[in-house]
Amino acid sequence: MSQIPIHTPLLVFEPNNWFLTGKEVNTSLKTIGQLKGVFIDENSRIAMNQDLPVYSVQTFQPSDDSAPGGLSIGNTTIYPGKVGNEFFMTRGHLHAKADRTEFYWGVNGNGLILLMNNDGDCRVEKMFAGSIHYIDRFHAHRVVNTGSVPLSFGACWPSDAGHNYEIIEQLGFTTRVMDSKHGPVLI
Ligand code: PAN
Ligand code: ZN
Repeated sequence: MSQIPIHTPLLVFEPNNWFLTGKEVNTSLKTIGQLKGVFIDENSRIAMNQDLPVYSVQTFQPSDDSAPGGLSIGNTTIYPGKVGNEFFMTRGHLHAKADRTEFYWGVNGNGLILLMNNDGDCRVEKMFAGSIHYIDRFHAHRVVNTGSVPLSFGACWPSDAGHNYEIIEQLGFTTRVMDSKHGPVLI
């Protein structure tokens, strides 16, 4: 009989609910009450149930390895919904080390990823189960759920990238995704 042990994997991506499970997975939730200033219609946001979940994020960083060369992996689920006419979305960020890249891949649902460069130009790509998105250096990134079911996507990024949210709080994204009688529109 073989002496070589066979280990269970560190993580499992549950195919039924698109959740990462594993010992050191960190899970956090963003609610309406935590997203002040993110949506254009702040009065509508204030009038909503502040505990309503907008998105959950799961991350795994092997052995707290934030030295260059380490990778982190995550899964984000954005619930369907709107603030006023604006679809639920992530806060969006630039990496603190802005030259760090990232891959996102769609797992469930339908939406859009916004990729904004230093000049404020936004590239918008469709996200769906199976779509793969490369987030290039110096590009802020945000995902919008334009559908009626949860939008889940995976992400893999260098562990030393860090997250800069302040720049988005100050400058915002130049493109927003609103609902209209003709469906989602970019403004
Ligand atoms: C992702 C994001 C995640 C949540 O893991 O952090 O989707 O979006 P916000 O961080 O913008 O709220 C990632 O891009 N990591 O680098
Ligand atoms: Zn990122």
